[in-house]
Amino acid sequence: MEKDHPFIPYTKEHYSEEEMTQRAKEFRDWAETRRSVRHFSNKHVPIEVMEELIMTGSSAPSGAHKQPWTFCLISNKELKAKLRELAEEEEYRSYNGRMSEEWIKDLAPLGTDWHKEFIDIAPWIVIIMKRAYEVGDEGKKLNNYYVSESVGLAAGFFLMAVHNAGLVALTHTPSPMNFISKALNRPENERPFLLIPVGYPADNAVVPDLSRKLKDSVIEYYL
Ligand code: IYR
Repeated sequence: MEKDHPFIPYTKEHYSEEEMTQRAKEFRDWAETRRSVRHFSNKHVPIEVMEELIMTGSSAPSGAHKQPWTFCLISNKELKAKLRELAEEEEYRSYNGRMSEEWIKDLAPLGTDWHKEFIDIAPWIVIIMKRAYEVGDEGKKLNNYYVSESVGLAAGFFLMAVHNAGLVALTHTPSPMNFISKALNRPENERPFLLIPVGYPADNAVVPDLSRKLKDSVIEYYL
């Protein structure tokens, strides 16, 4: 083994099959209580909490361990207002012509529209940027790998961390998203991936009465 790539031992707890089943079920039950929420409270959430949630996101696996993501952590009121305005401009155009009829129909049960007041209201906006490549010495482009897969995983880990902290989030995808790069002054190697408001749900928050796919629609068995 090469000296500059050391390996260290790794072990995990060992559970009986019964205990493992129980743990898997309990985790699933807890995970199933996560919902995307569109109605936020403006209640304060400490920055230390947000940093921990983000670092959990950043613990996700990534192509060649390049961790090709940047999490922009935003609480600045003027910037939030600007992002809302720009997102609503794009969303207005999407909902009024850019999206297909089928798409609009698919979204109907979610009750979404072009208004994005949650960007103002939520105490934190996290914008996950994917890093298409890195810039090395003398501007040399260095590769990242499986960037979308990696950043998607980081986003998933982040959302679970949010859920675990008793907070809620919304994976918002204003489209097109280039306005974000400009508003946040991000470098050319970064592309906006998701805009995620995080906070407490509003007292009167509601979520659509959705059900999730059952096992038979999700799993194809090859035993
Ligand atoms: N980007 C729009 C529309 C939208 C699209 C999908 I797919 C959703 O699951 C929800 C919304 C918006 O954020 O409103």
